[in-house]
Amino acid sequence: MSRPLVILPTYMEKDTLPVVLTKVLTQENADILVIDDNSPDGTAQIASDWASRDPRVNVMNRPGKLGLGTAYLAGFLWGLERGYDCFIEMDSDMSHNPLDLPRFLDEIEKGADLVIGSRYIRGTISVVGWDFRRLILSKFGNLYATKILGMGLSDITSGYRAFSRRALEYIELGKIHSEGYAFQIEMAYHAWRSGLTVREVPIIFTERASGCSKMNKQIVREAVWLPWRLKLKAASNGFFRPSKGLQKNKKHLEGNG
Ligand SMILES: Nc1nc2c(ncn2[C@@H]2O[C@H](COP(=O)(O)OP(=O)(O)OP(=O)(O)O)[C@@H](O)[C@H]2O)c(=O)[nH]1
Ligand SMILES: [Mg+2]
Repeated sequence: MSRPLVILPTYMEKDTLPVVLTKVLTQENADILVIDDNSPDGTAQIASDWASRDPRVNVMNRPGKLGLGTAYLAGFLWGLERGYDCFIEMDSDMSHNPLDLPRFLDEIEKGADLVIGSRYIRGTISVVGWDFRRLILSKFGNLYATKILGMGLSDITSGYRAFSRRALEYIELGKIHSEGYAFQIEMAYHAWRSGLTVREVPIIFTERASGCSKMNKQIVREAVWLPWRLKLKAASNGFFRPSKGLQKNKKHLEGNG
């Protein structure tokens, strides 16, 4: 039986956070880490009140809006230090359905290292509430990144996913510097390139009903350049040679195993 940690990054999610917390807590025997970036709407206070009533809820307060990528990296390190063995990324705006959690955990228990909740599995489109422009941006962005990187995934930008502990020990977290969609692409790429098992499970993504999106042009621009940056880096390292980091991490794992 795994020990999962659900990581919930929050920035201005006072309306939806209580709903997400309630649903996650009734779902699985998972602990929760809320990472709030000093949201002006008082989200952190809501999280702290929950944490004081329920030991399964934990809160990390950061001084200002530092980005989604660094929030997840901080959450991974927090959980690794405390012995969790499964790490779930989930938005706090109810776009990701907590009822799907058991399917992610199942795949991790069966040996997957990264499980991605896909909105586009087997050619379908499982998105509720997006306009045509947003849908095209997401679908095209996915095709663009996976084709450049040569990865057979249907939804590389999805932010609903689970990592095994092994995955986070293999991937050199200190070298991940991207945010937003680029962060999701980069993490999936490193997992795949390290030879870890990457699987997809179908999900239905529902557009947020309250609060506002933190997506902006900078996030899109970063995701446009990232696949080329990763390709260039891989070419200069020699694509088929495992990175020094992988060898180093392997040694570390063997030493512990
Ligand atoms: N801690 C922290 N959380 C963030 C930051 N940016 C976004 N988030 C959270 O990350 C999750 C995803 O962000 P969203 O704004 O929903 O991004 P999105 O899902 O791509 O956009 P929408 O579909 O329009 O909602 C939400 O729970 C946000 O509150 C940040 O800088 N810091
Ligand atoms: Mg969202």
